[in-house]
Amino acid sequence: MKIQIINPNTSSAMTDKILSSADNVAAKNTIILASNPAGGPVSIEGHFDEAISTVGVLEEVQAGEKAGVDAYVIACFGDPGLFAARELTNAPVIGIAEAAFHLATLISSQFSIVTTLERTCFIAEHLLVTYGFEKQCRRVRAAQIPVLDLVEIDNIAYEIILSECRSAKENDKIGSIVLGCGAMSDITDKLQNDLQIPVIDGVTAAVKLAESLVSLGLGTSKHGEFAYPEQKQFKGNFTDLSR
Ligand code: 5HY
Repeated sequence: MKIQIINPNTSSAMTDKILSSADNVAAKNTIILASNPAGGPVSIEGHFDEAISTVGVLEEVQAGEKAGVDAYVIACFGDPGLFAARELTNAPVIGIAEAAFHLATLISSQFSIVTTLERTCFIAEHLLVTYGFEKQCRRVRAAQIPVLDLVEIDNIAYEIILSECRSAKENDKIGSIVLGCGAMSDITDKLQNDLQIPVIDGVTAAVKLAESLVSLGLGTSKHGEFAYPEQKQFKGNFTDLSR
């Protein structure tokens, strides 16, 4: 099967890292394709960045539809464009935040999130409510590290994240920790080993959920909310989106 991972930001080094983490967990018969929009913010750290990145995510899904993709992963922790992307395809589309929340609650009753900047905590909190996980998430914590500083995680950044995770383990009454950035995918195993508590990365979680859904013959329902968009004309820069 073909799974396309869309990194909604335009940092190709981050896309490469996400691809490598996905390849590490993918089944033998899974082909992982990774892409990012050509235009938009280099990192997504707020609502404005998210709004701009969403169009690029949808364009990547449209291209994937022509390429016969079986499932999509949106690899940014705010899951930008997730519901709109689901309208465009009957393949499964999975956001890394929702994937991580689901897995966390299968192996523990309560979790905390450790993410990047304080301002992105609000986005995670909105998602917890939208997806119905607010009762299981004890706390959303910020390591106060910008996304692009995580493309290559040095010892200092690692220690800051580890220390925030340790505080979560000791103080939050949790059973697992969710990492709140696609760029943290390569430190998951090390954190889990250092902390001795399950640590969940959304990229790998989403890939395994996508594989499960495709294997079971399950795709995005076209009955109800995620029905294909109404046919209509789009004007100006968006003429190509006319259906
Ligand atoms: C992410 N931003 O996973 C989020 C992380 C965050 O560009 N990729 C980004 O800070 O919300």
